[in-house]
Amino acid sequence: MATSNDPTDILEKQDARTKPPPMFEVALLNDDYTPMEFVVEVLQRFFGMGREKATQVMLKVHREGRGVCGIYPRDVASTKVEQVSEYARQEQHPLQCVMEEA
Ligand code: TYC
Repeated sequence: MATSNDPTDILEKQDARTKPPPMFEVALLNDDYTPMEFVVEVLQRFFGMGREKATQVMLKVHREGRGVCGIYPRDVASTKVEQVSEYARQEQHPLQCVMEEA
């Protein structure tokens, strides 16, 4: 049948239109070799943090193994991961930047 009085049809359509997009955490992972100063610079340059906030996040990663840099829609998160990974590679540091659905 082309039409239906089933109210769940309408509810499903509304849900599809209003559901917020999935968001992704971008995180840095600790390693033993990347200089602390380089990580602080990355957090300032790519995540818009001031020096104090960047230092706090760097120390959290250093102590706990992982730290969140920001939460973004998929394409923005993916671009940040690429930019940070490319910058670390260029500078020959093993810094790992990853994304994960929030
Ligand atoms: N553990 C590194 C050091 O002692 C510093 C560091 C912090 C490295 C955060 C990576 O994501 C990182 N030099």
